[in-house]
Amino acid sequence: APVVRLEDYRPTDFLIDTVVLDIALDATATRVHADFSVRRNPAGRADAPLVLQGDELVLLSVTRDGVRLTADQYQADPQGLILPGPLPESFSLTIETMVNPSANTKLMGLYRSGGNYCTQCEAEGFRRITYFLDRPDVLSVYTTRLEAARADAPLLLANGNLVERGDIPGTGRHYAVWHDPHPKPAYLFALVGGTLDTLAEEFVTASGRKVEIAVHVEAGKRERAAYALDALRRSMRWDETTFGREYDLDVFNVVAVSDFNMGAMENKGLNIFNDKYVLASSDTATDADYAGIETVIAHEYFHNWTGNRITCRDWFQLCLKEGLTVFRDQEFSADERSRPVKRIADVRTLRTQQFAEDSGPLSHPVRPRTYREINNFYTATVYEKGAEIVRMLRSLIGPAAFRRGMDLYFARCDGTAATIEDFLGCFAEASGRDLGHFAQWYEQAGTPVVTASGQYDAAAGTYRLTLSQATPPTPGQPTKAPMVIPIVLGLVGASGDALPIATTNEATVDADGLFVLDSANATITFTGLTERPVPSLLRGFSAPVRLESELDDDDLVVLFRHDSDPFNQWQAGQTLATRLILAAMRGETVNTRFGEALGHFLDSDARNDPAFAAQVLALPSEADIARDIGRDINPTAIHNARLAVKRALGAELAPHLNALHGALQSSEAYRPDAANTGRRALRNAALDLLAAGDATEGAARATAQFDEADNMTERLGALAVLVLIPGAARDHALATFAARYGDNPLVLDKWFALQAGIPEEGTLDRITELARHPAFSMGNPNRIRALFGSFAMTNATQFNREDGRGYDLIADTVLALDARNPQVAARLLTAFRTWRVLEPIRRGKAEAALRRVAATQGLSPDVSDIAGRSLE
Ligand code: HT7
Ligand code: ZN
Repeated sequence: APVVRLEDYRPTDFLIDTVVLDIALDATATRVHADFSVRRNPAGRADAPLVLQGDELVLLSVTRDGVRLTADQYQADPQGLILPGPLPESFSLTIETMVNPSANTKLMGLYRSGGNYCTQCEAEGFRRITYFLDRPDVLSVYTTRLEAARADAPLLLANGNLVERGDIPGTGRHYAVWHDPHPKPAYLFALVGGTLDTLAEEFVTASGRKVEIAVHVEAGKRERAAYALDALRRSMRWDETTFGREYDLDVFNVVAVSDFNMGAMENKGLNIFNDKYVLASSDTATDADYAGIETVIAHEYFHNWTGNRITCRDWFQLCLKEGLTVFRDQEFSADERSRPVKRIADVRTLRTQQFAEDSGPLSHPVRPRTYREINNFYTATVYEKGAEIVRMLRSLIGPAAFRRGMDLYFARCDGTAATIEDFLGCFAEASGRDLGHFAQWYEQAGTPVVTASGQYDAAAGTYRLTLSQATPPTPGQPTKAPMVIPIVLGLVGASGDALPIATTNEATVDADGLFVLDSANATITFTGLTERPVPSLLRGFSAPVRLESELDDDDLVVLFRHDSDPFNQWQAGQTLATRLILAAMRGETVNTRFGEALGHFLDSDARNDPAFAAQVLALPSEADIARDIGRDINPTAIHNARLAVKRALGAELAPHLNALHGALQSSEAYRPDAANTGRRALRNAALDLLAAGDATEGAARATAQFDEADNMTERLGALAVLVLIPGAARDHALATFAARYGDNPLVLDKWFALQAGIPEEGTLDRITELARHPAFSMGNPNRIRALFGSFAMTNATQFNREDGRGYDLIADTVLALDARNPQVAARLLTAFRTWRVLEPIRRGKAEAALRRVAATQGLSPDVSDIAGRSLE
């Protein structure tokens, strides 16, 4: 595939103002009749031909201004249609195409899922339905008429409002006409046809507009749609109160399908979801699933303003909608649940996904400058780091100016296809600040490392804090400039008091403790101190950087026990635990006093905020430790050291953990609210740690919890502990679980995932066996992610086996999947993204597997792009 460059952007030569579609749904031969009103774009080239994109299309006819064109009047193949001209300033164009939804295994364009019809058009799927100017800066008003056999598809949905429906007498067929008055790019087009159960209610917007909000699920699953509908209602209200954004159509439809490449899609007025992010009941979904549903429902809904009303000029601006919308969904969940716990969870994701991506060959700027395959840029960098940039912007200019900037953005850019410059311009204007330097965050890849060192002068009562920053080189960016890094800080006394902040230059640290590091080095001199302070830096994780500070273990214990910033309190615990694990890797035993501090914490604060305590109890992951070490990684050595520390802590804290595990049991009916979710999270975390300390006692408690649980969170929490303890109890629990949920693929995914994550030699054979299980299918992305994705992304010791068989398994799976579903295959291949930091033997094996993939003939652009960049 050719390289697409941001610098080559130019407007289209034509615009398409209206699109009228008449689509006769058929499982293997769907006819698409498309009427376009086309005009020359004043910003385009005069006399240019009309070049439309297609993808695997069968063309039936082309008609211009009512006259059917003969084959010599256009050039067409499955991938494009050109009208050479001369062409008038404006004209009507009618194109008839034929598509086969049943043969569409890529799940892009129009396809079948669970016997229903659905579409996925982002990023370039509309061109698989009809020839079009398939790019986000071409905005059109769509009218869609759908027709189908009533028995085949009783429900017919498209974007916008329903304007007409009826039977076609004597045919057994019916139709529905939908009109969307809001101009939109083709990637937001959607239709659904099929047999679906509906759960609906009325939502009245702040200004009194009545909206029907509905969730449609596969037949028989309606009662599992209630939480999604509730989350939708709460999201709509939150966007009104927090950002003044109201919904703008008469209906808002959400449809859940079981075959879906990603999480969900924000099509205008007709969101289509992976059913994993819709279906939930206490018996089938964990608290984490409920939280995921809430977040994804909110995310797609929030796109209505950040993505749909204001869309992207080109795909390089993807973070304009994705980073901003992730920020908005994070804020929503923080408001609905616990803000600190949400922040910790988000930072965990950022570090495991984005920091890993940014430290390897797939590193790219939040706004990339080139791509070969845009589907490969729906990344943690664009999404999560993109959200961090918006968060930093708010910290820098303050919440009031931030809100003014958002208001200005909505007012000024509504109805347009915008750029990052348009977005930042609104905040510069609203705050009166120059954001030119800050904009570097969109351009420069890599994770900045901030180094802090301090000097206390008791006689002078001063503390000199020196901060410096450096960003390691990334592909195509060998040298880096200093960034604008907001560092929120505080000073803590030995007994835990917050010390007053006064500096020699009062402007440097503001009342909220914000210091802006915008050069390579800076020094802050704090004055008026009567004791040596412990600096608490990067509070709330105020910037997506790696912080290296020279705090000793005692300082960290002070922060762990007393920091008023919950994020840094948690971080201090993580750092202490990391030190224990690193010492274990060196064969040393050290006493960081972490066990003692944790015991104290479990007896005091933990019960006040169980959700937070659960985060504290979860040791740094193997990936966290690997990131800390940075090179010559031996995942088995990390696993063993971490396990040794976990065992020791589990044994040391056994009395506390046993007491907690018992006390946190509840006989009340299941509710997925924040308080009960926190309680169950802590109970599961306590069980996990105590089972590490005492496998016999742990297995007994886990078995009892597994048998007694009346909800999936505790059942799965117990099973997750049991799968780590080989023996009859594990085999029995796995069999019981499979028997109970044999007819529920989404629940069986949890069973696949847990087994794929077992850090044992035998897991490879177990996976081969599970791939033959009747519930497994290479045609369903959720199954692939559950079995192979979990193995590659979470089972560090077995994926990175020294014999290379883990790499081969994933390489073989990628190759087997590529022709069927390149998008999912390419994503699976990103499991190799940190291969260069492995120790030499594993590095060699990983490279060989990657080279084998890269050398395969006939690769999709998706897989070839990831393989190629991974090896660069
Ligand atoms: N905007 C969507 C991203 C997306 C997608 C979704 C489903 C299948 C394929 C897709 N390609 C891109 C989802 C979102 O970020 O909200
Ligand atoms: Zn999104």
